[in-house]
Amino acid sequence: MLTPTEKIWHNGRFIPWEQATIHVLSHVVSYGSSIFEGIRCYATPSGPAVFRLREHIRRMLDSAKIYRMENLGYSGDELAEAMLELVRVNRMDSCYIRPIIIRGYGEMGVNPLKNPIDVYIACWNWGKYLGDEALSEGVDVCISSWNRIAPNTLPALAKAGANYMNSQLMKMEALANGYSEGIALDTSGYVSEGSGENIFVVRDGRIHTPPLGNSVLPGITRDSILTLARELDIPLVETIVPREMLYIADEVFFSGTAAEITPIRSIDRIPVGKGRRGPIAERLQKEFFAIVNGTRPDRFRWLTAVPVAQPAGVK
Ligand code: PPE
Repeated sequence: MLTPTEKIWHNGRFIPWEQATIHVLSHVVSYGSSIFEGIRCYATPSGPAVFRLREHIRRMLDSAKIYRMENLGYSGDELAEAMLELVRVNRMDSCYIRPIIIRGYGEMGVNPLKNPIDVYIACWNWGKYLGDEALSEGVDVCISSWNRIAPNTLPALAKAGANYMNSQLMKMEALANGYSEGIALDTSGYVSEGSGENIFVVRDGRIHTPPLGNSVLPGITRDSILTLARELDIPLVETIVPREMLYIADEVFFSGTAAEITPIRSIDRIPVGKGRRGPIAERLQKEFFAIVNGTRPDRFRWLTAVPVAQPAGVK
């Protein structure tokens, strides 16, 4: 269960966690008009640090632009500042940060343009997304009977709340059948992504991952894996992945802010490779966690330190 933290940021002010509520007739409730982000803040020897803050904010502003939310009222820098400040006021060492932008209360009807836009940022402690042993043991997943959102229906590059109705169908079906996650194919039948993760498939030492055109979210962790693989001299291609490639792969793993790098040990009850975490996933995990935990230099400048004290000049 969610353990509350003290404060939530709302339109420029910190409010008590319990007061971050909305009216049931807010536009978002009937029409799904929300966009959001998920960002992790890690504990490092020099204090809490947020992973790829700028990139997450950029994606959030991109999502807002796609949905014609032009008047947020806050710049990317102001939102970044608010997130760092939120972690600080809640005295978190590590946490998950969830900015949410919604179309609020005012008019009813599909047209959202007259409704106010509300910006919230919350944070809380979020443990291992797919279970405590997922990172070391791997997870058992299935191919979903649901396809990922089709091109030119809901934009997959936007991280919009509405996309997660599709994710929920995938997730509930997977759980009902005893799996911990589902992998969706796109509407052409090619591998797309998990309900909340991008996917990577290894065969003969080479990593394959679906390109952005296969209805995937442009994951920040995905992008980090592209960078790490290049750096570690592991061949990686962004290419269309047929379903059956999953069954004959040496390794398959998920990436995501919440899921981090999670190995997959079986798909539709067929063991992946040796049926446990493979060497490439393990190597990427080691590298990834060394950077985010601050035990290896932050050579890609992925971390933003959370200031320990209120900086001078901030109200
Ligand atoms: N695909 C989807 C559909 C997705 O939701 C996520 C993140 C990713 C890929 C990976 O993106 P990134 O986090 O930038 O590497 N899913 C977020 C929400 C999970 C949730 O259950 O809520 C997350 O991991 O924070």
